[in-house]
Amino acid sequence: MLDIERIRADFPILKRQVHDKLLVYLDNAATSQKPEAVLVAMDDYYRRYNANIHRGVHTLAEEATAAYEGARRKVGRFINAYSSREVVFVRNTTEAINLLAFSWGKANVREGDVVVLSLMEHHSNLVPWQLLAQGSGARLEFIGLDAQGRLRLDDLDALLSRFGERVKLVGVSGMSNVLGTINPVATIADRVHEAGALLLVDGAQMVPHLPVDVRALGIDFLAFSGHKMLGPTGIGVLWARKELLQAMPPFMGGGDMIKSVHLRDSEWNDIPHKFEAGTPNVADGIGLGAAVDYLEGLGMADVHTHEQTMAAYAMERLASVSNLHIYGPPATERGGVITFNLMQGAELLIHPHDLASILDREGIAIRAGHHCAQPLMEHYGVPATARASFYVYNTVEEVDQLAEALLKAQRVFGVT
Ligand code: C6P
Repeated sequence: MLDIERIRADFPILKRQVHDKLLVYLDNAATSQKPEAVLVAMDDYYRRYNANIHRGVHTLAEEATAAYEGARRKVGRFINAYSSREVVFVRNTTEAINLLAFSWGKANVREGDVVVLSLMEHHSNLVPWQLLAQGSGARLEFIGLDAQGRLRLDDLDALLSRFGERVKLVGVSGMSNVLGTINPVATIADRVHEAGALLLVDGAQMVPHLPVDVRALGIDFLAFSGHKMLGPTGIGVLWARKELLQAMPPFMGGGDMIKSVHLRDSEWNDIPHKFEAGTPNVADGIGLGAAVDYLEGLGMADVHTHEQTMAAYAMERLASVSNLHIYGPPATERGGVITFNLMQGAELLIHPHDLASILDREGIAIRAGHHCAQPLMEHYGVPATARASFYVYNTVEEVDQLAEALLKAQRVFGVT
């Protein structure tokens, strides 16, 4: 079990006041807060051994290279990669999926081929494939949702049997940033592989919140962001099996990604460096390594249990707020994400943006909007939703505060 009070003491920002109230931070699916250990690791790099990496032979360069490559090894271990050489550092999930679509996609997806995605995808796992489809003449198909906001695996089966070997890739979110739904990745992987296709998992919400073992889950490509898992912004990961990465052409050219360069051609460096052109984000890579250490110290199984407890408590507690509609599956099938609207029939009683503004006056940070999942909003027939999302430092008392603030908002708008 997580010791929440001890954890909270590690996060300096949780001591700040917003509108004269102690901050209640419930926007963790957008980005997480950072523990002291991560801040110190990055500060230490800049103060003590700031240098460019892989190039210099001086002490600082060697120390910086060791710390950055050490972070890569930590990340590899965290997801049980076969080798840390399979961990490609990028800026974020978005860049990871773009790298995949532009490199692997351009080399492997032809006119008439099919990429299968789902209705719950974030724009990051839709738009890069739209760009690929527009350029290649490939076709995009989609797995729909059941009434509880789960993927309809029958749709996947139907698409795999209809298009057969033309399906080159299935790309699904490990956990929805809107519905909180935890998708059955291992089951999906089996079906995808049986059909001869590859599986991309958008792990932006999964890797920070669930134990992830890429081998056990049968994932081929995994994308995630450091900033959602207690690490800094500007660093993320594309993981893929070694042989897949080795066969992929580079995405960007420049320094560090080459073995030798001639005026008219060049020889590529080994993975992962082939995909990391130019001076990398050294400080943030080191920060991500410290975040992984912190999460491992807590234990990912306990992190997940805490968030399921929070989700279950929030679903029960918010049921006392009249006209509050929660999207997505039961608490047992979701992570710590609760997306809701105050509605009467199909009509919004309070726009989620207004709701978020009122909650902000109470010191409570939630997100309102389409959450970069506009097709999902269309599916539910709403322009936007409100979302509270939890992490390791959130308490059930904060959920109580959220419920009280929602009741207050109803009184302000006269919709009780
Ligand atoms: N979702 C949210 O508030 P980046 O921006 O590249 O770090 O992550 C993109 C992304 C991809 N997939 C999923 C499932 C995500 O949730 C996100 C980021 C944030 O829901 C910002 S829109």
